[in-house]
Amino acid sequence: DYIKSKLLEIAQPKSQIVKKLVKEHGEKVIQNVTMGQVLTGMKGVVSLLTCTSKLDPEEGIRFRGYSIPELKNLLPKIHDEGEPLPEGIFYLMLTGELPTPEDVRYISEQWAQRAQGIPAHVYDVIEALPKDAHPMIQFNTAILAMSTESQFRKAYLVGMDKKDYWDPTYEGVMDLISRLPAIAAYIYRRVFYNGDHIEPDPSLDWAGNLAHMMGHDSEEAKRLMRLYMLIHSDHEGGNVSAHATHLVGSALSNPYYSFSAGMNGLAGPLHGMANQDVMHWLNKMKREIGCEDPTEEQIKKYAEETLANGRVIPGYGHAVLRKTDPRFTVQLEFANKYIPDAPYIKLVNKIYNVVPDVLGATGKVKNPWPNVDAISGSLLTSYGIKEFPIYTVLFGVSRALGVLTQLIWDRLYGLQIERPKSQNLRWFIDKAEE
Ligand code: AMX
Repeated sequence: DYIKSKLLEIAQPKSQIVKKLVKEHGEKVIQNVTMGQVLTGMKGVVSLLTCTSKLDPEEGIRFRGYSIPELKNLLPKIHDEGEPLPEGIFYLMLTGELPTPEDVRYISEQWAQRAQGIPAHVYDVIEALPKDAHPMIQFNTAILAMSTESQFRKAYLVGMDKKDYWDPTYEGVMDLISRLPAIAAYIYRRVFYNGDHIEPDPSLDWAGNLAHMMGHDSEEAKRLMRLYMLIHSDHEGGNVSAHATHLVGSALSNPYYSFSAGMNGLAGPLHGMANQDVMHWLNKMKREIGCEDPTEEQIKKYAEETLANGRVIPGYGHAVLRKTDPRFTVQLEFANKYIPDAPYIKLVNKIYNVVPDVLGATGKVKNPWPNVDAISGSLLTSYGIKEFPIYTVLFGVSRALGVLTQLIWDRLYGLQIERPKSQNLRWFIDKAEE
């Protein structure tokens, strides 16, 4: 595997830098932390080393320095007009370099081959769950069930040198990512299509195959899936799914355990489940207003009622972003270009016109603008993927690319177990009085 030798070459000097920083600058003060930050979710506290992507509050996400619009041009794609292949962003996040079309083809082939190794018991475990168990429960159970295959644990027990931990981590990550589309599609077909499963097509790319195995075989659906898999792949290190994966991985739990932790976090309504909740919010609005095409005035009233009832408006707001999420914008551009008249897209546009003002009027919401989830479900629905409960699973398949790449880097850097300090309420009260 030439990627492994390349990675080691890139990583060795970097891991030396990390060691040097700890040794020679370990005492350096890098930030003041306020009581407010600690008591409101540690926002803005620099406490993680993440190399795969970085989030700017105004500009949004950059993957190894490249924005989404830049990557649309720079990453290899199947058609000139089409979307970059997620294999390419994986390569970029892993190595820090832009891939050639050959690199992307190599990863596609590797994943197609590794995907064949899903152990039979994983399907038995899924089948043991009730069909109406939320797809995220089924997805996460399958991920844990796949950890019987973990090379990391075996290598650890044999007594592997810690400088080599990254190697079985890489193997586990490649296996795990390769298998997620088949698992996601299996759950989708089990829950929504009577278990009428579709075999993978070995000639297809990773995201194209996911659309195919789900039964959405048009080129448009495959293009949308490539876009979806690209933009959800990473959002720097502090979001719940990335941080949870990193935290659990810091105990040297294998990639399956680590990723499963991240997916449990993604299943929360304030994080990845928001994409499903947006659809519930929209449909409830249509039902309550009693029409398919509510006016902006009606939407405004419904949004205000949502707030008055002590609920959040899903798809809006962000812990870091302070502008419209570029992941929202790129989806809106796709929708406005190809399906401007789709009813859900019209609705998304109207909501975008009124909700920021409604949130702004509260005076407390720090970011009134839409995030990635404000449109992703409407777009999927417009292309025939209408089963909302699968949306967070699709988010999870994509998120694996970033958080698991970072897990390999955690091991390449030789990072230690994470162990921040906690204090009780008395301590905070005393601090306040100091
Ligand atoms: N609707 C209503 N109230 C909102 C809101 C929204 N969309 N966004 C923030 N607020 C409220 C918060 O609940 C908080 O209220 P409180 O003081 O009464 O507790 C207040 O505004 C200040 O919050 P904040 O600092 O602006 O946001 P945060 O960093 O605490 O939370 C987020 C960020 C995303 C959880 C929040 O904006 C939210 O709940 N949004 C709706 C859910 C959502 O879309 N989540 C998906 C985010 C992207 C992702 O991870 N996929």
